[in-house]
Amino acid sequence: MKNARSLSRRLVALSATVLTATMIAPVSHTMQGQERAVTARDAWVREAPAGRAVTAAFLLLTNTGSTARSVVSAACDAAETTELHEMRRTGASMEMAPVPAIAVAAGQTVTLKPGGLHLMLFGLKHPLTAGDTVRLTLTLDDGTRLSLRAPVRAMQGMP
Ligand SMILES: [Cu+2]
Repeated sequence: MKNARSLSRRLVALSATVLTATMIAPVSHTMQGQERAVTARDAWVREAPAGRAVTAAFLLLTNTGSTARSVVSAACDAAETTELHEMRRTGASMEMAPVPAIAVAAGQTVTLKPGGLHLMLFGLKHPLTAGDTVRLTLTLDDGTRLSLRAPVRAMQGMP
């Protein structure tokens, strides 16, 4: 609450500056109105024993708003780099590849799961054991950030 209040105070100050400087409408109202349209839940991360520097995270994204949104980047406090990935069929095998964004259409839920879309965590800072939790942060195309805790779970099949 305290953070939200100081953020809105800063936005008001910023808006005033923008209005004074250029006489254009502030954009902060639009962003605030859409802030909770996309939610993330049921996140989990595959365990990574010592010596393994890469793992994946999975979650559900739901867009209850009327505007299509997308996740454009992600971060994890336990990893140096986090990428948005999908699984693609190449001939007889499946391969994963980075994607620039994960779209969540209005009114839809997108599932990141083993064998499909996922967050790829590179450069793990420490081993991840079942029962640990990590923090994931997702950034949407409108600048909104979603932060959530993700428990570490034992390995279940391949990505
Ligand atoms: Cu991947």
